Amino acid sequence: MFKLSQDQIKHFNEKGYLIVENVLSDTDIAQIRAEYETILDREAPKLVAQGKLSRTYDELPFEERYTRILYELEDMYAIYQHLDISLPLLQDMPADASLNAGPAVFNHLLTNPNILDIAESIIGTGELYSNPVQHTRIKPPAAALPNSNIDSNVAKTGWHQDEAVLTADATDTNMLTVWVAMTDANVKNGCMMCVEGSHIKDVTMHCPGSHASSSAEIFIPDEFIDNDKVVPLEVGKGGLVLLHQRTEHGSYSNQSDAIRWSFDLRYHPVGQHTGREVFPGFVARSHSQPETVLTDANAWAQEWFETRDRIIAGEHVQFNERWKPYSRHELCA
Ligand SMILES: O=C(O)CCC(=O)C(=O)O
Repeated sequence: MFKLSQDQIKHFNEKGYLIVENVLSDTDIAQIRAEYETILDREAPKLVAQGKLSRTYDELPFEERYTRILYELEDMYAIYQHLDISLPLLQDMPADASLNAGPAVFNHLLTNPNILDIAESIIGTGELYSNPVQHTRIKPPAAALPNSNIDSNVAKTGWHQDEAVLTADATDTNMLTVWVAMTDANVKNGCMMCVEGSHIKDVTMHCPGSHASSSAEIFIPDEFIDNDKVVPLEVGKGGLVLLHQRTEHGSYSNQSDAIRWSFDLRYHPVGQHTGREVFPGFVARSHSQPETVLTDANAWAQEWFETRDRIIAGEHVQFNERWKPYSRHELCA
């Protein structure tokens, strides 16, 4: 059992964040990385055949290969959508919408026993639901990005609280964000930062983002951020950053010459509203009803693809629109 100490739990409760080093094993990281290499092996030739990419760059290691591919593509989603662990937040779901719902992310990440132990320590229950608000962020050097009109999946993340990303009916959900470092994360390569102690506030006003591909790209105006309390959330490869759902956070931009790779996952007690009901979550741990725990990676993938097909077939979906009325607010311009 990967147990947090009372001091670590106290730190999280008082400051709204906690850094936990050395949670993923080398095997976990290697398996996830191998899954991502396979995706580039599968998708790069298709992009070349479609005339979107000049060549597959298959002689390069994953990190450089992804950067070169991204730099060349007119639409980053042509590759990114295959790497994210969520479908895009679009009512108008493209017919070829995709995600990575592969076994390595299910077995080594979402259901990783060390991660679940830590989530159990903070949330205070062994009845844990894996919330479907989850993303892959592989951020190349900012200098290697083709333009600045690009979102937080590959570039700097604006200030926000994770609760504000959920639909308003999840206000009572006790959600923990678990941010997993696949590479070392530091100020130079664009680690996260947060406003210490901001979790005790209510949900702050957020501005709706302008990026068409994601209705989750909301941000808190800089004027509301207490810069004196900003702390960088540096962590080593395989470590975690835990965030309270109301902790204001964002990221630096990647000024290094290598990628910064992370996943962000979320857990809350079973039975609470996910705030993104249209996407599939699952019971990740249950001491009281172990038979309800999802252990089959294929079944998980199947749920995502069935969801995609229902949306494509016209099912009405409700994503978070609660900040739209602020689009004309003077601080959102
Ligand atoms: O990785 C990042 O840059 C941002 C992640 C984030 O904002 C989150 O997990 O809520």
